[in-house]
Amino acid sequence: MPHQKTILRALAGETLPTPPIWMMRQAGRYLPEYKATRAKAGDFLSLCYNSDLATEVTLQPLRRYDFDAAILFADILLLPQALGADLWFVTGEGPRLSTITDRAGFDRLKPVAEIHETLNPIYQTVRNLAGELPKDVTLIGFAGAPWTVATYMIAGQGTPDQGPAHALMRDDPAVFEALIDTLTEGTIEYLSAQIDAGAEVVKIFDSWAGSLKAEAFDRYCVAPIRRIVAELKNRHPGIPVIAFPRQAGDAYIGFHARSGADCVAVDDFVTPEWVAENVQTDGCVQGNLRSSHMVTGGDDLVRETRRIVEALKGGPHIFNLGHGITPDADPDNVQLMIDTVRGG
Ligand code: 1CP
Repeated sequence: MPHQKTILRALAGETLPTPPIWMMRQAGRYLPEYKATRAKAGDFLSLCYNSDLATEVTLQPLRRYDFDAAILFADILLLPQALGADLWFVTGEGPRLSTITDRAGFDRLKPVAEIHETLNPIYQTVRNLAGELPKDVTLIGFAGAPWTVATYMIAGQGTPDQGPAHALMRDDPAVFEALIDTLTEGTIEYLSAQIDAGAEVVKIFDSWAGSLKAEAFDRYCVAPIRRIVAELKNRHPGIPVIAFPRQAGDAYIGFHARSGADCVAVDDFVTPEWVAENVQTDGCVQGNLRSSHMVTGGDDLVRETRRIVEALKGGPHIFNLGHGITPDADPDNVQLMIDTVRGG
């Protein structure tokens, strides 16, 4: 039977008259109701691990906007925490983790089989959502890609150039590769459990893929994602996967075939016309409005939104931003984007 949900139809390769739409970080600090629920939870991590409140914040943007998908509310750094890393968030700055700089640090990680003890509340959130979402809304689960997650585990925080991870790759490749392998295996188990709990699509975020070049891109971005996609499809035949190798540039070309992903999400460093010509020829693409339009709005937002819809109308396309919406965004601009995509 053909899929009824628009996101699943686009992921199956169908060209639709109007692209389905959702938004990275659609549950987040630009929404006052999100901030209120987070305050109730106490802090960000308590919110992630509280299944009832995480369900609530996942649903909040769906009450305001007619999005075609919901994305599980969680974070890519929960997997490192489940593997035994210390994790906390510094208000106004971002995540902090215990660091892995050598073999001893790697050896302190827990076995992959033990991650579910920590991550069970996340699976419960997925089960809640699978039962509560409107029937035309697709439920997306997600994880970070091994490289991006490794950059945080090695440096202990976000870094502008992922320098510490590149240094470990160069100075102790055996430990670096052991970490990538463990994260690849952990990500397979984590996403597989999300699918068992009811996720209909999974997305792999490789936010820092752009700092990997040439052979390193092949080994540490493409290869782990390919292994994850292959094993998920082996365990869950037909499960669609979206891969987001952010800032891959020319390496977006051929990424569908090389990774096995059904959809490649693109950032806003590439133009939609270039994407149509070089990437969408291989399958579904997702993207790529600059998220600053959610702050500035107006005619520029409308013009750029129309441009993206027009450029990508000849093939399967899921409309989205090029990266997550920011806390300073105006919720009214989200509605303007949706109205414009749907014919405004
Ligand atoms: O203060 C707060 O409320 C926390 C802000 C926040 C939110 C809303 C963080 C901290 N994470 C999240 C949720 C989140 N993170 C989701 C939920 C679903 C949705 O999209 O609505 C998702 C998919 C993520 C993924 C994520 N976390 C990524 C990959 C995507 C991307 O944006 O590149 C990354 C790199 C993270 C790490 C992270 N978590 C939070 C922050 C501030 C960061 C970035 C740190 C840095 O700048 O390096």
